[in-house]
Amino acid sequence: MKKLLTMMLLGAFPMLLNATENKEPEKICLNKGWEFSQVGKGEWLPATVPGTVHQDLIDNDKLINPFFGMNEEKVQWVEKEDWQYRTTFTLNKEQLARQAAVLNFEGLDTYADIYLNGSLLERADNMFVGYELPVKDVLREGENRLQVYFHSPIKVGLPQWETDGFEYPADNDHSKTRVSIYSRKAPYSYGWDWGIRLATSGIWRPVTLELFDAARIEDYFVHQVSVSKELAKINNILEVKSVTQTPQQAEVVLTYSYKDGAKVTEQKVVTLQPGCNKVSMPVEIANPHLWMPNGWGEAALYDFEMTVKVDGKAVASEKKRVGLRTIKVVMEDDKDGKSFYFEVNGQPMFAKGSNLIPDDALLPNVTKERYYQLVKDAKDANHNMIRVWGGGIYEDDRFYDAADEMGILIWQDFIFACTTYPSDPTFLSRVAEEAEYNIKRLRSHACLAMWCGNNEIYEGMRYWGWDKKYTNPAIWEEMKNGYNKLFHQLLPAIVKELDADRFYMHGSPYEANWGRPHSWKIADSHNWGTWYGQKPFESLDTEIPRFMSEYGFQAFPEMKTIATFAEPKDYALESDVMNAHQKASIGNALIKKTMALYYEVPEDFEELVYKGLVLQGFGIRHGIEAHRRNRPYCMGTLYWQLNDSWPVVSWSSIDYYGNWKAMHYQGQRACAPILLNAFKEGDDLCIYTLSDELTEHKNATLQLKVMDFNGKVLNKKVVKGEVPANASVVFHKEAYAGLATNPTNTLLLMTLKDQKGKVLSEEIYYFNYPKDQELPMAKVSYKVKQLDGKCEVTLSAKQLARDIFIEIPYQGARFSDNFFDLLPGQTKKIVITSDEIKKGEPVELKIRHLTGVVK
Ligand code: NHV
Repeated sequence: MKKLLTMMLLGAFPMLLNATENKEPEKICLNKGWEFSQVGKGEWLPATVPGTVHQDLIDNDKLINPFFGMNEEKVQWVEKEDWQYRTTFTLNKEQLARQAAVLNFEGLDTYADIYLNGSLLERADNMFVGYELPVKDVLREGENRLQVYFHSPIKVGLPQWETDGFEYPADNDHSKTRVSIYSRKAPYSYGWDWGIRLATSGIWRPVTLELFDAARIEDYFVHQVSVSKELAKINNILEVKSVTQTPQQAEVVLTYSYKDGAKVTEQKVVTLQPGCNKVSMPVEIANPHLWMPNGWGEAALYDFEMTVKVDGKAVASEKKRVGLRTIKVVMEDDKDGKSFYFEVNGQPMFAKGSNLIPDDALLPNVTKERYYQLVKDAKDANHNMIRVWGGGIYEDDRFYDAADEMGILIWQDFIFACTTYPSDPTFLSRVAEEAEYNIKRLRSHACLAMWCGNNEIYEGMRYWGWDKKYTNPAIWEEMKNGYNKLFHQLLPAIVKELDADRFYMHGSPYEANWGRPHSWKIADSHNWGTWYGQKPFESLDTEIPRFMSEYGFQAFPEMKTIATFAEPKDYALESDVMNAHQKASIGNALIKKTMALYYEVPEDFEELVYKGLVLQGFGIRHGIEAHRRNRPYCMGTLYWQLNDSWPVVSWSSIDYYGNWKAMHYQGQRACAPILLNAFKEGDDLCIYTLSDELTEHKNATLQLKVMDFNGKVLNKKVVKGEVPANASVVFHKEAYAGLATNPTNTLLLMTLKDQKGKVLSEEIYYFNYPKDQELPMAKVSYKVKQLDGKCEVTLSAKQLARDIFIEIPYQGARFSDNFFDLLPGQTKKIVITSDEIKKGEPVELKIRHLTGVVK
């Protein structure tokens, strides 16, 4: 008896129990039963977790829809209040008897004190980290009370702002007192030039309670040591926390398989010391299925699982989907300047894609389905890369899972954008914590191509006149030092330690500036000439960087999206409501100015919205083609921006409700794996083949046909040649004057076929811009066939009809094509899919093109 007592005191007793009692871990979802309350008000209302205060207020009819009309200003009070959330959960004796318990908050926005059963567990202060809190000693049998107190992020920032005594150059922070930079909280939530200001609070990612025995896997890293066609060497690295007080033996088992193939199992016995243990399981796979980016083949994924067994029982396990590939960023001095390109599985890849912003002002509303749809939209538009821009967030796991599955490379910024930041020890330690957390969370993903310190801070420091803001030079010096500390020291050091094989760059753009031509030859560039520089789209033909990581042009969302926030009385370019949804000061005027270069500018609002969409598509397509043509000097094109966080006028190619703008279709065409592209150079029309395919096409034929807008063929020719793989070349040159005999009313139709006669690309070249064309008043006729969930529209016209836009009143409907040109005499079937389409209930279609509305 005495002996037993001693053993108990020494803590060995649980070890004895261990031998027989180890069970599978239990994960209890704690997203249920939450209530919330405004501090000081005493009223508790039902809440949704994961969620935000704003959404909970809306759901309880305590807040008007912030997206509607000019409601943004009316909801600003929320950010200045403190809020509490609470829930209870019950545990039984057996659960309580488990050896360890971890309360896991995957995301708290942002200043959150966590209380459990009278104990203050944590004062969270960083939206970008998860909190794993050991709670074994705090849990109770029966009811457990969990409460989270959110301090207003504005109020928390104020003393910092006051004691700093100066204003940071955070122009996107739409407030008189700019406190955003003090917090590790999504910058865009304080406002942006496409963003509503909703400085949220809330439990924004899931909450779980994990009960377990013996050990827990704290991290699982699939380190790809080397990968080739012949052999992949992989190291599976586990961080295992052993919760027994003396060493214990464990068996670590790795199983992996490819699709439905046989499962391979490897195992090893290890001794786990109390506390943290590192366990490595190297494995080699011969002739691996390689993960390929979109357009190059399948994004092949293996299923890996690591299990820790103690006494033959699985006490912990972790799964990963693993894409085996190499990704290298080649940034080297060369004869032209400094290269910047991605090499995937040893082949240079021309990057095509866009910049991502957070998909909602209220983040937890982005469901898994929305993430998958968004990445699929990128994939369907022939993109192979998305840049997660630094003014948003480190995205959810589901986003990177989708990118893994669909072959989309991710350029990941650390979350800093467009302003200097503090660099005091508290701030730096928060950043270090967040870098470690997110690097570990994301580093096993096949899609993750690089880390980038920030968006446009270096550029701002050099060229946006920030230095002149500070009369005290010491402040500016401190900001410059702060940049070095954050982006040249701290972040690269953590990347090197935790993710050594991944490329890191201090910021984007690396060096180039769009107003300084001599700098374009160096690495990546953000060319804002067509927007802030108010230049025509043709400037993109000559302002060629080594890699274009941002450029863009705005358009309104289509009318059905405008109708979600405005009433017909507001349908005017400069109405107060429209202006509340146009955050760029020069926006409307510039849209009209640039439109006048290419199109007749209409008076009618709806027509202007339509033509603005067409204009944006035309302009960005022009840029994508220029960048592709200039390969290999230029090796990438990422336009600004893919998506919206609320219904707004912006540079996006997809609106808040998921509707593709004209630009998304034009981008899809311009990013085609093989694209014919005609470009006038001197007296010649050069017809390029832009190929991102890995195989060449020998004996290809190019047919050229000049026809008038009624379909009469005036000139025809066929030439033969070769389409080289993964290259842009002039396939054929033709004297421009011979083709453009009637530039106002003819077009050139180009068709490229492979040796078997399969069409590789078919494109139209117009000799003039629409405003200088004699476009016919084409009569477009159409037939509709309607089924459940789907509607087929077959269109035809005897004369050319340009930029046909089919509108349907259902948000997020998918079109097999839209914003397309119909050649004279052509018939085209468009398939529209939406759950809201019902057989027998005719949908209201509105069809317009450049010269008319179809009746
Ligand atoms: O304005 C559109 C986008 C932004 O939303 C986003 O921050 O990184 N934009 C513009 C620029 N960068 C970005 C370039 N900014 C400037 C150019 C010239 C003068 C001042 C700012 C994105």
